[in-house]
Amino acid sequence: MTALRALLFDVDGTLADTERDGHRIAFNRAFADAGLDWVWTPELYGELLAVTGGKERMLHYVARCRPDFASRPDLAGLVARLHRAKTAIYVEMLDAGVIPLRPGVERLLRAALEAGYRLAIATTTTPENVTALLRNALAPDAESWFQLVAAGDVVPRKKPAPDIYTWAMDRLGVAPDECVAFEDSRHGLDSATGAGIRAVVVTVNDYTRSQDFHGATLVLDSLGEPDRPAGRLAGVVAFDGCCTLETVRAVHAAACG
Ligand code: XBP
Ligand code: MG
Repeated sequence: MTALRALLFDVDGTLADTERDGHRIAFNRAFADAGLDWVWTPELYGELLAVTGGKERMLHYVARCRPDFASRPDLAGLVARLHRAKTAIYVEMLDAGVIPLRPGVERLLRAALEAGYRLAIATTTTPENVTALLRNALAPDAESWFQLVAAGDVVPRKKPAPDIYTWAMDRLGVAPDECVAFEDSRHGLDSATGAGIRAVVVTVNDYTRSQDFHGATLVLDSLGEPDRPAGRLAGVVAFDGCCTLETVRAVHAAACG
C-alpha cells in the first residue's frame, strides 16, 4: 500500500466558516464604500458560491443580476479595485478575530504536524486571506506549519478545476495516492478528485450540506472534538465522532488501498 505523506486542506468552509459572515460581509462593505447599491444577502450569496473566486463571483453577479453594469467598458478594472478593497476589509476582520476555526481543525493539524505529515493548503481564495486566518485563528506562527500555501491566482483555472491540487502536489513532490484532501463543497471535491486524489474527507457546512458528495471517502458535519462529536453523513470508514489521524489513515487506506 502507498504510504500517506501529505494532508491537503481547503480553507473557506473547511478550516473555518468564512463565507456568510466573513467574505460576504467584506464584499458588501467594499460595494458600499464604492457607492454601489450591490447587496449580497445570505441567500443570494449561497447561489453565487456556485462560482469560486471573488473576482469571478462579482463578474458572475453582474452577468446574472446587474445588466446595467455588464456593458461598462471599465468593468474588469472596477472588479479588480473592488476585490482589492474587499481583501483589505476581510483581512481586517480576521485580524479582529471574528472568524474562529471549525471544531477539530486545530486538534487534527497539531496531531498531523507532530506525526511528521506534510501539510499544505489548496484554496481558491487570495493568499493574504489564508495567512491572516492562520495567524489569527490558529497560531501566530501557523503559516510555518504548512509546507505550501497554494492559493488564488497561481493557477488560471479555479476549483472545480483540478489545477490548484495538481500545482500543490507538484511542488510538494507527492503523488495523488499519497494524499488525503479535506474539503467542504462539491466544487472542492471535484477539484481534488480531478487531480487524482481518491481519499477525500468532506466536512459539510450550512451552504454545502445539501450537495451531492458522491465520490468522497468520508462525509462528516465537522471534524469533531471529544466534547463536540461530529456526525458521519456518508462513508464506509469507522468513525466515533472525532476525526483523528487514525481516521485519516483509514480514509487513505480505504481509498488508495
Ligand atoms: C473559496 C472561494 C473564494 C472565497 C473568496 O472557495 O470561492 O472565492 O469565497 O475569496 P474554496 P477571494 O473554499 O473552494 O477554495 O475573494 O479571495 O477570491
Ligand atoms: Mg471550500
